[in-house]
Amino acid sequence: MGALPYLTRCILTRPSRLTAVFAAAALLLLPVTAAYADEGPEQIPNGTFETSTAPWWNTGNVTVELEDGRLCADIPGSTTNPWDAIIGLDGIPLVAGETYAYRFYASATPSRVGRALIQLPVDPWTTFFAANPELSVSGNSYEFTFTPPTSLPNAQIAFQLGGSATPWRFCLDDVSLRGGAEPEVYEPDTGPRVRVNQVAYLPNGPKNATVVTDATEAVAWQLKNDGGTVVADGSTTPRGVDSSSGQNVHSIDFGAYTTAGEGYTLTADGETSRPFDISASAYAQLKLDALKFYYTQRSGIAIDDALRPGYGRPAGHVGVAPNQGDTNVPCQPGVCDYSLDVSGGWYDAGDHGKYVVNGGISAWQLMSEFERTKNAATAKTIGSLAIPESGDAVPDILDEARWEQEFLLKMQRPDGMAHHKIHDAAWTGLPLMPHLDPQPRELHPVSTAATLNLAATAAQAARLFAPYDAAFAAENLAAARKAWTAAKANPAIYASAGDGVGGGAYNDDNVTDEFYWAAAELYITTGEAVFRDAVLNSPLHTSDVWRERGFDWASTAQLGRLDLATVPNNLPGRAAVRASVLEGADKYLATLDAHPYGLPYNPPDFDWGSNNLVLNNMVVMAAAYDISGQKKYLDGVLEGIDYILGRNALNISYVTGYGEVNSENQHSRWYANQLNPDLPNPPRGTLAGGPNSAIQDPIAQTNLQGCKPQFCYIDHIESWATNELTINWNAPLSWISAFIADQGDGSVTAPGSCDVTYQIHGTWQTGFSTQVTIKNTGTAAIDGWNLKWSFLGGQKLDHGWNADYSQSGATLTAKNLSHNKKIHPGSSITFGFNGVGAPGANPVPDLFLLNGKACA
Ligand code: 9MR
Repeated sequence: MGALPYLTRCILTRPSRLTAVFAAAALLLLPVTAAYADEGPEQIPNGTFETSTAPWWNTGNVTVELEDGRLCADIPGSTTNPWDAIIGLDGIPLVAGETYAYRFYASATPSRVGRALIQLPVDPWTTFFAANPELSVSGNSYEFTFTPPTSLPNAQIAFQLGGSATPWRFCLDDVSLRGGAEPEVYEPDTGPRVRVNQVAYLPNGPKNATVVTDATEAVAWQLKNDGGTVVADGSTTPRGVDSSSGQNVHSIDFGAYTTAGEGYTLTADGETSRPFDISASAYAQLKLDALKFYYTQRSGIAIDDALRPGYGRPAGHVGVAPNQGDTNVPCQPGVCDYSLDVSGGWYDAGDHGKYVVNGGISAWQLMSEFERTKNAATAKTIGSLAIPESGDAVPDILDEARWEQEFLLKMQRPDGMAHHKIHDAAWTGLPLMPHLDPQPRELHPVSTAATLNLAATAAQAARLFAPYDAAFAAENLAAARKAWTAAKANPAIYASAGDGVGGGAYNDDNVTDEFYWAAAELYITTGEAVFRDAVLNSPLHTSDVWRERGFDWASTAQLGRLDLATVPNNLPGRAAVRASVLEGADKYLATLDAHPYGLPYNPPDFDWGSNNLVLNNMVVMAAAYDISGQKKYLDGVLEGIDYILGRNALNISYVTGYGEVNSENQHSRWYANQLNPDLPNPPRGTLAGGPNSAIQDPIAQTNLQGCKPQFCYIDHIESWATNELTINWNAPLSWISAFIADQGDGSVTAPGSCDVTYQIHGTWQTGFSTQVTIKNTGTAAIDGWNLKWSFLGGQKLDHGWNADYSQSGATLTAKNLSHNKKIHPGSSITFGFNGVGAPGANPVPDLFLLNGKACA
């Protein structure tokens, strides 16, 4: 943008030259058959609209769609000015003095005069070329030439189509602008060849880096503190050519250095890395920011600028014009004859769609992050997310998950089946604030996958919300049961791959994994035989579900397996379930160890949203650490995050606001700063989807052809295939950053010297009686103790004996009385309580923390 003031001045002071430019523009109604080869290179990235209209954009009042390989648009009536309805394309470079041939095909029904412009993309919108083509119903090809008087790196092609009293239809095809310089070959700026985690390593955690070099023998490295003093040195390990980047690389292990500090750098082969910290507290903020992301994704509520400075906005899709929903949304034509109130929930991603399958895994993972705080030895409370509900009696992370869960419940029909998704009738362009989306909203057909997502998350919500809101818990459990029954009766209703206009398809024609996941959640919550049998009889229960490509919205068996392993339950053979998580983690660890960038994911081609798959493989390693306490799994997670935060071929942190160079132009209709400087970038703590070998969008296709997997990424707002933000991708980021924040300096936490026996002696209609024994298995006396554990669901303490009790949510703390304060080595003390029962299972907890340390 630095050149623009000069440009503006230059144009405004030379009006006569501009007039000459217009005069040179000639309208030729010719068939476009000339040989273009000598006219110079094509500057329009997608002028043929074969499979997509991106990266073209439109004003929110225009509905754009693909029709027979053309871009067609419904232009509304009752507008005043030509610029009240626009279809445009940004970022076209123009070179001063070059002659360009500008061509397009267009039609209008009924016929109209349009306005074709090539101009400055911002105020004062200085025009470089203008024409008023007469558009006919049968369509014409237009051809012009013009010579820009000055260079512009980012001209805008615009079709201004407003000013008509009545609606009409515009179609566009074969847009071509030939001339000027060859478009620059995109070369990512990858900075220094020494690649590190640009945020922080934990003092006692692993510390690894990667150097891109031609050297085949080891080279020396030095670690310097922020004063430039060498504090450690060594030599690299040559790793050969890495297939994920095509680079010859060495790795550096500087884990022996453990002193905390800021501004370290690593030097090797004549290059110095970007700076980083060694810190035990660096992840505390990311743990919150990655979750705070969800509030600003909320639909159906105004975002309070006081809570998110710079991000306040009116409520989206609450039925206030120009929005058309989501309080009374009809189905797509022919799908159903009713309307539903499906307001609320989170917007899925950079679009305004809301999809049950993707909402399901996202809500699950936030609830799982909370549930971990009940069951994992190292887990700490999550803390305040600065949301409207902060300060109520419910943990903020559950309040945030509830915002989505309530939406998921609204998507259920009275017969139990859930609609797959609700979104705009047609794709909209960028930027477009949620409250300004004028598109009709439509419910899409029900699906078995959506219904099972609802069954799973509602069953999970039932146990987690029970201590705070018994009615909401009961509502969820009823919905989960109903969804399960409906899915059993309709086991093969699949969302169509072709249903991708105006929103993502999220098609999935294998739901055995969703059945397994839902059965697992229902079993954990209820303990009922029917769900236990569904788990045990699923072919997925004993199969290797740990695929290298990770778990995601379409591959959900892993969710069921993880919860069966980490949430207390009485499943027969549970030890094998827990062991299987370690087996999965071992696989990811082996991949990571073999990878010179420390990636626990390395298929020959990287998937859409690869960063979330990397993070979900780390979730499996983290769960293995929670289960086993084995250091190798903790180290695997700590090394895995390095890739996300900068130790990668592009030398970029994929999290907004973290790391010296980070992704900040994620595809979004409202964090569209790259398109409109008045809009913000995505909030701090937003994950970019990351490298995607299939590069489906035109920006990626223009810039990244032939890319090696790690290079298939561009931080451009229109690269929806490599650079979107989504609710399901930030979920593993938040889960993992919480896990890492919880690890202190990265040392393994030693278990306590204690053994707890927890016996439920009797259970009756409304309660249960429990006896607890703590044995001191150490060599020193325990002098004063508190024992902490969590109930699975809504169980409550009624009264106890031989200890001083308190309860917060599902978590109970028993403290010694004066007479049983001391537990001598080898001896035990016993206390007990009567609890008030709650519907569902009441298993023995997996975790007892004695004075903060886990007992056997
Ligand atoms: O994340 C989804 C990815 O797994 C699929 O391969 C892709 C194509 O179907 O769609 C992705 O999801 C997008 C969805 O369809 C629409 N909202 C934005 C999502 C992220 O790009």
